[in-house]
Amino acid sequence: MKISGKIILFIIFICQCIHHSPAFSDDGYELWMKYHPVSDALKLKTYRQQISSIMVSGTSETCQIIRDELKNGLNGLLGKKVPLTTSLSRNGLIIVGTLENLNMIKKSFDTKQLLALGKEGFLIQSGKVAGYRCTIISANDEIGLLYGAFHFLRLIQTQTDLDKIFIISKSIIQYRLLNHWDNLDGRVERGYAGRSLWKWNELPEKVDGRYSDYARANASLGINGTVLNNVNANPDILKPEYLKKVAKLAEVFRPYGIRVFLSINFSSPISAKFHIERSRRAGIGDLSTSDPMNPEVRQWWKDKAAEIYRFIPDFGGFLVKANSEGMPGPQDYNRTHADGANMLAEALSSYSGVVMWRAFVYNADTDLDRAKRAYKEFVPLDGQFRPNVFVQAKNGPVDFQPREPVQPLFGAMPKTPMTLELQLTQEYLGHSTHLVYLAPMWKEYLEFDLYAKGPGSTLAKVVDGSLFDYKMTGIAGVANIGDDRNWCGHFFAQANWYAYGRLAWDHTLSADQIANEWIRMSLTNEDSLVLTIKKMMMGSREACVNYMTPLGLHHIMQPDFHYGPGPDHANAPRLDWTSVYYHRADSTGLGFDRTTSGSNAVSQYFSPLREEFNDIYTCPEKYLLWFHHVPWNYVMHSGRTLWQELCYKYYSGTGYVDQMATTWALLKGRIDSQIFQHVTDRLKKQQKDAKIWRDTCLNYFQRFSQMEIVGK
Ligand code: GCW
Repeated sequence: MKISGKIILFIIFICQCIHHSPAFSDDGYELWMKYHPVSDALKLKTYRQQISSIMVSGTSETCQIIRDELKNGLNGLLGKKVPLTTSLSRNGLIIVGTLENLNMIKKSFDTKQLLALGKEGFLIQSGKVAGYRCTIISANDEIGLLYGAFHFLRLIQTQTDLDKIFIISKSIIQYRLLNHWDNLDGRVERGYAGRSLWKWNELPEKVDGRYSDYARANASLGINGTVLNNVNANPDILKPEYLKKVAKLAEVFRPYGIRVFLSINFSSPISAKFHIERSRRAGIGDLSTSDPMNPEVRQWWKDKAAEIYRFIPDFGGFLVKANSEGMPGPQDYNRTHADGANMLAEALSSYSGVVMWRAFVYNADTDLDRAKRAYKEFVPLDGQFRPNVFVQAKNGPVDFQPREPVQPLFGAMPKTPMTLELQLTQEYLGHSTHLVYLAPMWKEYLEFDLYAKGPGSTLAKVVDGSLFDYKMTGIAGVANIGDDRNWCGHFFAQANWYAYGRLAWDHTLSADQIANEWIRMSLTNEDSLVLTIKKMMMGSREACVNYMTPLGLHHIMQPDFHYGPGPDHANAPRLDWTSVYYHRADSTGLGFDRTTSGSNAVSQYFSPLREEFNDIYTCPEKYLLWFHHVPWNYVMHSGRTLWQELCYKYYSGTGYVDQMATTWALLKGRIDSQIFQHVTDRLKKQQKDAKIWRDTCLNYFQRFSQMEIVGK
């Protein structure tokens, strides 16, 4: 029996539809690049008319990746074969190429704007070429084309109208990085999605197929760099045997526009003789010191940089955690952070490498209040760093807590480009067990007005360089990725990887918009379901704040593990590793007094913020216990007392999780069954654990308030 091509295609289409049906299993591996057939029949019909074939000019590996992506993507989405072609002979051609390669479009398209897009930006435009209807995806470089191709697919995945399309998109931030806290032995510090993706023992001979899938996923978002190893760095990463492995990864990532960076241990130049047992001071060299002013040390780093660039010509640079949590650093030799950073920057400068020097430092001698320490150490150094040094700070002044005010250092380093470090892995937000969509939190930080140069001095403007006219700009996200089949442990944690990448590319996108895209690309395009799921996601972070640390509470988690509550935690090697140091509960009230009569951390903010935070009546209640020690009977805006409000917040947090579980249960049979079950199981655990947080904290604080728990 002879079966015609059309029938075969129809069968393929039906199979794809069946595969898409909720009864079938999705293990999450494909992330947001599932390319299931467009579910809206009318839109599908229109897309099929609008798209007939693909033409990608260029022969590089990147161009081949673009061809494969568009072909697979469009075949899947349209449920028909969309062939590659090299000639313009019919309507519906998708033309992809840089201006140089696309002479034929120069006349027909408005390409002026393209030049203004710079590196990595792209343009998508529909129109006519030689009388045929076409869509062009163009850019000034091939990585821009790749980003444009992914964006074009995203438009169809989210069922956007392609008629008369004109999109120009440009990266606002130059370095858009993931930071992996992956150890060389395969463990991931604060990782909750399995072991490290990097199989160091297999590299460079064996190249796991997952490396290119990882690069592809990042490229689909515009992430253009990755720091492969933990900031608590093992110096071995700089040994030639490891550099060969790193070079192999760099080779896989390069066609996707991703550069590799490494975290380094500041004492790397010292010899094993000088290791201090059970400390993080260790090296691979033959020197007795790592003093940044020592000429031999400086030469050691120059030689090392030269060696690295022989292996990896486009190596991005170093990320450094120094004099923090036991990591060695320049202060061990009475030198400053600037001395240390500048030595490394000098070694990298002839290769266009950068140093990202972390400001996560909290030396107890600097100030009694941990929240003030980074600012006090770094502000005096502004202007002393070499031009290829970034200072990298976490969003908040303490750590990655569910809620903090912004790290005030961001407004106070006008002469030093700063990278913002966000944390995707949910160290303090329920690991990969809790459903917490982080984009609303990141937007809260990005939109935080620091008033550094009057109103409108948002953190976003510091990070994108526009406020202080930084010559280089960067953002970093501590990855939530491991070798779990679904990459992130929790299916919904994929949304945080997605959202981070999208915001790094364009911080003006809203959390709502990003959730909308992600749901449509990863789960369903049915409008009512999209709305329901989006609503769950959008409130999930506030709920987490409420059931863990409402009203400005912070750092009251169980020690080490950082998952459950530990408000009574009082014994640790350092005071600032306990919980009682932060919440300061006593019979008079609750909270850390950081006003002018307390630690005076408020003075690190610009006016009018410092006055606003300083006054208990004007301090936003979400930060109240961060800045004030508040009497239990203090009357809040709601009319409730502090104690009642605390109870109310804890109960509303757990109530929200119960609500998420109820809502999710209604989706049974309407979304993929495996994802449904996976999320159902985790929500059950989240319901239980949120209540443990609530009850442990309220019972503990009740010892001080001596008041009845209300809201039960
Ligand atoms: O919050 C702490 C984490 C450490 C981490 C450190 C840091 C990599 O608990 O695990 O170490 O922050 O950011 O350096």
